[in-house]
Amino acid sequence: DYKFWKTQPVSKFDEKIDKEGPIDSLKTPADIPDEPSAMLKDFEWVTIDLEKEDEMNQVHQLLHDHYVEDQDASFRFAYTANFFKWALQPPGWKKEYYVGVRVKATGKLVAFISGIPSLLRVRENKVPSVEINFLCIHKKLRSKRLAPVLIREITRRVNKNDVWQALFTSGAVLPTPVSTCRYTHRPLNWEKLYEVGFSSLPAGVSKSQMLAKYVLPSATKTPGLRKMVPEDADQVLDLYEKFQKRYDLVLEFTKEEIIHWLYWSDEQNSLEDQDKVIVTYVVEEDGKITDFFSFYILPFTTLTNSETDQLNVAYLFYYASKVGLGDSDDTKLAKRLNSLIGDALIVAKNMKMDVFNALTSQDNVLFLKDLKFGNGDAFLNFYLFNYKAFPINGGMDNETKE
Ligand code: YNC
Ligand code: MG
Repeated sequence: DYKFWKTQPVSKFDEKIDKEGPIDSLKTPADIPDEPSAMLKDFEWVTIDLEKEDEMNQVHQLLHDHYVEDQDASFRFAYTANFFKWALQPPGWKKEYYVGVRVKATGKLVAFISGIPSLLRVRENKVPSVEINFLCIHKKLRSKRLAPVLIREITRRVNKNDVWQALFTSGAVLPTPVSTCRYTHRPLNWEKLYEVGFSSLPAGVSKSQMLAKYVLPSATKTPGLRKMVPEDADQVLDLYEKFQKRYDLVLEFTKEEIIHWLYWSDEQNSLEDQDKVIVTYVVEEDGKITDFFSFYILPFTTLTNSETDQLNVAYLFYYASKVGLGDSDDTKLAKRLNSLIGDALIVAKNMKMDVFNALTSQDNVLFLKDLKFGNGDAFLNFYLFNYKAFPINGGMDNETKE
């Protein structure tokens, strides 16, 4: 019955929203306690220093062993240290937003929660916020009401910086999602997905028919498609901002942030394909960038199959096309995105990715079905903390059908 969430500034499930905006009365950092609340006996609060390799490794280890699994506990996200550096240290990151809990006697890290600063736009309003992610509690410490204590502590630290709103996502259903999306999957290497039990063989269909269904050309088809370089940042940001006007819940980026989120660093771009974290391609026509797409790479560990222990998974991230600007025509945009994201599939396949995941968010429903994405079992809920907002369509009413 949401004993904790009932006490928090979030909208109730049945709440009628008349006006968008903050829920709590205005406060100042001086109203907020200077110290954390008491930790369980034998445990202590710590701030994790991600610049220290051993501390980064401890977070990595905790999440590797105890973070999100699928329903049958047969797959778990296989985060890498590089992925964390990208996800947790964007421009403006704050060291006090990496909160840990250690066993006093041994120093073992048993819980973690993190935040990164971000500027959110909810419809016409810009909202300085944090994005909360990687809440994780060691399996042996579950169901002891530690999660609310962690959430209150990160809230305290964020409020001390005069920030009062947050965005987070979760598979868990809590009061109250502002938007809900479904995960969809596009097999790239169907045979491997079948071997590890991620994909099944539908009745009356042969393996070779499945392989034929998912076959892709080996070369991309959009003229002018090439990898993004940092020099593209101004044009990419401009296109991103204009294209994001299509949506009601978006992150506003600076030039440094767009470079971070879409290109990151020369170093990661020179890694082997399977060790890369973020991949972005642009389309250049006469020196002008007309489109881009990006995906991030986050492998899955298979927990049941001993032979194949890793699936290479690409996740559709941001994209934009000048075809979608202004009073655009959805039929034209659908056509363009079909070939653009179709090329993303080819790039990912050539990088030895096994499956390409996408949510039903953004304009994805315009191409998911044609590009043979199939519905997954999982949903992702988007939540705003201390901000009431009208619901935002997550693409579930016209989602892709298998
Ligand atoms: C969750 N995912 O409902 P009630 S997503 C938020 N997000 O409270 P206990 C969650 N709340 O119902 P356990 C949640 N999961 O009584 C559970 N809860 O009101 C709520 N899993 O606490 C739950 N990572 O400690 C209940 O539960 C209360 O021991 C129960 O711990 C939960 O990162 C968890 O899925 C999730 O490690 C830590 O199961 C644990 O079960 C675990 O008894 C595997 O907690 C990994 C996993 C979650 C991924 C994520 C986003 C987190 C957002 C947190 C909310 C942030 C609010 C904004 C703060 C900043 C504000 C400003 C300004
Ligand atoms: Mg607990």
